[in-house]
Amino acid sequence: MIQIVQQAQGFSERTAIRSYGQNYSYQTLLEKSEQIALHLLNGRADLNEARIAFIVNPSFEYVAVQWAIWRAGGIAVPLCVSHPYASIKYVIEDTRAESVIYEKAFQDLVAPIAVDFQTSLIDLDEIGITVGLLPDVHRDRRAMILYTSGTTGQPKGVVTTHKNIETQISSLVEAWEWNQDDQILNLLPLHHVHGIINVLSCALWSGACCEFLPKFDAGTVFDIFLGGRINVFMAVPTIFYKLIAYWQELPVEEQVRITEGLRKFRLMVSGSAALPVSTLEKWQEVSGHVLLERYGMTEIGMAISNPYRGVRKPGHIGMALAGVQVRLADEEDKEVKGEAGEIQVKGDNVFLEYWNKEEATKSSFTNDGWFKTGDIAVVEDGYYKILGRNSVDIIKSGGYKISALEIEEVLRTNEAIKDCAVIGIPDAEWGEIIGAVIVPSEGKAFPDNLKAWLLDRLPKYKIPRSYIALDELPRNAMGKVTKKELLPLFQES
Ligand code: MCA
Ligand code: AMP
Repeated sequence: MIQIVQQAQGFSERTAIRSYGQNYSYQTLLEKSEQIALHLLNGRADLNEARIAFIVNPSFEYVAVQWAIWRAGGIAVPLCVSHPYASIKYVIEDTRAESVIYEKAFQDLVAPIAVDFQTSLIDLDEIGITVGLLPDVHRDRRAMILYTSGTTGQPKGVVTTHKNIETQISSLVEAWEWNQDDQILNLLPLHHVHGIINVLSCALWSGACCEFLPKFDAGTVFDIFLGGRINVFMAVPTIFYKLIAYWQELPVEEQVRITEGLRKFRLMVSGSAALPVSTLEKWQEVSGHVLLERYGMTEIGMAISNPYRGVRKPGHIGMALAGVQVRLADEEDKEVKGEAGEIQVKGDNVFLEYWNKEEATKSSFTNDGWFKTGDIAVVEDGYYKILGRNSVDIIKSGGYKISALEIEEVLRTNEAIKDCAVIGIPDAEWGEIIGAVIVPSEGKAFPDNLKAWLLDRLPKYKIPRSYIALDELPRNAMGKVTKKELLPLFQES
């Protein structure tokens, strides 16, 4: 049986989820997920890795659907609740999903799927009681597909097995000493590893409680913290930046009240992007905690972490987690010691494949089976420190990984745009913000309403925030755009 489900049986009456002000026990989660699983099976013995996509806000229902797909032997494909139809359509097409389970709020958004594909739509509210048996799902089977941007234009589906997921969860539970008295606030999107594995699944694996806040809002977060229930918090650096900015505007008595409340927390973690030392230091002033910074990736879960007990080194991501092999390698994939190299990772935490992309899967591993992360690091006093990435085309903004090439491809379909180049501009709040250099088509002005046009084609967090118009793009002798020359243009403007 799927291990996280099996363990839940031992926590039966404990609260698993708190959402929209209501508590749900592990027993209720087991019952609801069984009911949905039997509905999906509809008399079949096993879904046999059929892809089931779902679009449900962070809530008890989201978890029940996720577990139901696993328990019925399917592959869970969570859809982002803020994506436009174009992005959702891409995932449905790529996975060839058998069905999409939707929450009522998304009924209009998903309606065209039934016309465009052979995919059935399942209204979550319409799922009734069915009787039957659930299959025994082996841990080597595929469990989940999460979409991640890379150095190719379109996002790739990262396939993890139950064994991968179990390894990713259990190594964090051990390293960060999760226990059943923990209560974590989850305000992260549930189509990425950070929200799904590090926060939700680690809590449920441990018999702890995961409380959802579907939309980030600094004031609401502090109100919840002052409620006194929550003792573990994990977020991306942008969220810590926003919380600090909010706290700094409060009257001193309020600041003190919050700081006293936060001191009682057991653990606070930052990840998904580099944590600026200034943010770490300011958060220490706000909360009394030295943030534990860790490093991970959709393809590997978490690989490197500062210690739970021991020195957390600002500006560093820590050491390899137990059970995860990490090395630094040069451009020929030879291990290097004492100098900078690419982080490469091996272990049961590492994903199985990119969905339907054999070549891309092959080229992301070395000949001897190490996964190539593309992140460049160095080891200082036993602690890894990230120096950068080996591609200028990957942008990290608000903790989201964004492909410059994907945005460029979309921009080039606008008839008023002849050419373009997209880059990341360093930014204290967002890590990077997206900048686009546009070369307007012959005789055309800079396109009107570009932002609105893009919003129909790309998720909000992939929309460039800063624009510059040029007559032509700077190129090297090979004709390749020299993106490094573009950054100063944004900084000057
Ligand atoms: C939104 N805005 C932005 C950006 N996003 N501006 C610049 N850059 C951006 N990236 C603007 C909006 O246009 C809007 O401005 C205003 O900010 C608020 O927008 P909204 O969408 O409401 O933003 P938010 O709710 O405040 O979102 C910020 C956020 C969110 C909460 C930090 O980005 C977020 O949830 N990030 C986490 C992503 C994540 O979980 N990544 C993990 C993947 P205006 O009002 O002017 O229109 S990485 C991972 O999983 C690996 C394994 C790992 O290591 O963890
Ligand atoms: P994703 O593909 O969305 O899972 O993002 C993974 C990428 O996030 C990694 O390859 C890193 O570039 C970045 N990342 C994650 N954690 C950290 C961190 N603590 N410091 C710097 N970069 C990070």
